[in-house]
Amino acid sequence: MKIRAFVGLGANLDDPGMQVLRAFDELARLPQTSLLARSSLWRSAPVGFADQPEYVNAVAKLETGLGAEALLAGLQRIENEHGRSRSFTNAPRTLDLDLLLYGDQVRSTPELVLPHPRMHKRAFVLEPLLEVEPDAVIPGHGSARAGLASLQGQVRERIT
Ligand code: PH2
Ligand code: MG
Ligand code: MG
Repeated sequence: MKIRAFVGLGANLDDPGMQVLRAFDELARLPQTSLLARSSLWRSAPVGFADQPEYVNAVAKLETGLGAEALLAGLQRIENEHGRSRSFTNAPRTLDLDLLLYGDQVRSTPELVLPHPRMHKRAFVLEPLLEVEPDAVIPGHGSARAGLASLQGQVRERIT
């Protein structure tokens, strides 16, 4: 059975726009997976740890036969291939791939929390998500469109 999944892409080191564009192609090549849509690229101010470069963010809409764990492992492999190092929470990164939604699954294990626990508070996730899924619903938090309306203070700009 194929599941719809949404992946948040983020980068703020080593030509972030190129990192994100390459990652779209790599997501399309994951086994049993098709890339149904890619959002625009968005430039956004860092949220959390502020003293770091601006981010480029985007969202990919996938259809996949992979289970959630296998998909997550694929995302982590792609991050590693982009030279991702893990120094501290919210540190700058060459590529971050976050599994945002996997069908309508809700779960909380040490390896994986679904939906992504901070996505509903982040305009840099919701805005591109709405481009590829205008009626997106975040289980436990309601419509992405309503969520975005409450986040208008977060600075971001479409770049492609
Ligand atoms: N990712 C973070 C922390 N802060 N800020 C922006 N603008 N974009 C991100 O992707 C981002 C962030 C941790 O994953
Ligand atoms: Mg992240
Ligand atoms: Mg991440």
